[in-house]
Amino acid sequence: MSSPSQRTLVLLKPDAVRRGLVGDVLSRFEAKGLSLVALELRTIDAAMADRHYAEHVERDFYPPLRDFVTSGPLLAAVLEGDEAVEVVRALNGATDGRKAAPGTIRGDLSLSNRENLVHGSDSPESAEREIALWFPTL
Ligand code: IDP
Repeated sequence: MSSPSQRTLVLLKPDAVRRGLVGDVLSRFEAKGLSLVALELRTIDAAMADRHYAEHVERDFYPPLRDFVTSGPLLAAVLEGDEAVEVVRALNGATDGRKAAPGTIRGDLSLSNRENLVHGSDSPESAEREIALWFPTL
């Protein structure tokens, strides 16, 4: 019996674009079996960053995070598949690239707590909110 498919919002952050890692990172999601539903290269302003990271805007780490995510183009994507939210977060690895397990995107490719290459929605509810924010026509 097949499980109902789930969607999640993924960002390949500006460091992934700058470092030429878009192909590597996207291929990991594709190889896992997730399907691309939407994909857009985009440079966002501070207001969009604030909306995306609404739960973090008051945190100490947020101002440099906002500078980082608005620093150049990023790739926004919607991925679909069985338990896509959890599967993407497992592939992404722990937030801090220095501590993320080898084999994960961050564990293999990032040495930073901030410039950690990828974002994945943290719950089905967040995915719904974030997909509506980034891809309102979906
Ligand atoms: P997540 O992306 O693994 O879900 P969150 O805690 O939601 O992690 O944090 C959002 C983003 O904020 C992280 O991906 C990272 O870029 C940045 N961030 C989180 N904690 C720190 C920190 O302590 N220092 C610097 N940047 C941080």
